[in-house]
Amino acid sequence: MKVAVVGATGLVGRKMLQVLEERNFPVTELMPVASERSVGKEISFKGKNYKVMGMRDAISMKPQLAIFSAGGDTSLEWAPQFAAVGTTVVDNSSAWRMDPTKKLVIPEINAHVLTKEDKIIANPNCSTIQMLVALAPLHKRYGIKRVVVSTYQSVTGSGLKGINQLEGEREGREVKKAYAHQIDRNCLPHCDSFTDNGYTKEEMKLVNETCKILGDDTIKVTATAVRVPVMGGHSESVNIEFKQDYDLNELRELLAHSEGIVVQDDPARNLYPMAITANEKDEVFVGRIRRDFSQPNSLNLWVVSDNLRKGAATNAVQIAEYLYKHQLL
Ligand code: A2P
Ligand code: 11C
Repeated sequence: MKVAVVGATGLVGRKMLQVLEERNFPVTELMPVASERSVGKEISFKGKNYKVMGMRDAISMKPQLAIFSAGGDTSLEWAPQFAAVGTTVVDNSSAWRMDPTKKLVIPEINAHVLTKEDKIIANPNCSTIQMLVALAPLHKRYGIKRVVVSTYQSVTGSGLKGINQLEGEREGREVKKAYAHQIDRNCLPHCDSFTDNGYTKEEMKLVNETCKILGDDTIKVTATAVRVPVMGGHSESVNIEFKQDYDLNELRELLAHSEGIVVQDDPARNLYPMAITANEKDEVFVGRIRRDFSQPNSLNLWVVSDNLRKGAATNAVQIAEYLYKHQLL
């Protein structure tokens, strides 16, 4: 299969190439695409070198699949042009996620909504993906009424510039800033830009994407998204109110047997999910599973995952695998 990776020189793009290679996705011809600045640069994939190409050249080669991670504006402009030549686009940006004509997919939850007609498919935001992998089985069983989530997000979520700022500050180098303030030895309640309602775009993604993916507009979500000086994994404190009561042991078993989840929950042995142990893994790690005694039918969870993998590249490649397996490409 001819596969284009758009944004192949970026942090997520490179992770996509790595995941395609690891999972042995049937790529017969790879087309790494980036901005004009990078055209001609070499990218290695499965032991072979490929030259980065521009958008127009890639479109003229009519790949069956294009996985995009090159920012929202790039996607708005170019994804429809790939779709017009018959390419199926899996897009990691926020450009199409809330478009009612586009599907927003986490394969463990709603891959069944995909059809051959879907030519632009949206990959959800990283903090939404890991939260919903944990919440979907609980919603199905107990019905979720309300979620209060606070995130602790890795600088890798801001691409190479986030890593550069943190490393530069640690090494005492002058750096180009990715954030409004110092991130080393700090926490910034500020991921993505602020909107008119006082919340950030990142917080609103958690609110809006949750209802769309779970297919239930009655679920209430409120979020605080925080950037922390961590490299390689987002963590989330998630408080959930269910419509009905639950048995904690049953709920724990349900999580442990759900696809894509690893339960790490043994406080006596100091075992709980952490960014450093989730880094470079594809699963969503869930721990600190405990009843919220402050109100009925409520629960607290700690949810951690590698935001570049399940939060971005792995989820996109899993969508591609589903399309391939069900002959939807
Ligand atoms: P380039 O490296 O040539 O700038 P990150 O999220 O790590 O910042 O990466 C963004 C990715 O999107 C990079 O691969 C970048 O390419 C690519 N990109 C940015 N703008 C465009 C564009 N207009 N056309 C194609 N690729 C783009
Ligand atoms: C972050 N979630 O960690 C962001 C990165 O909407 O795809 C990805 C932004 C997006 O800052």
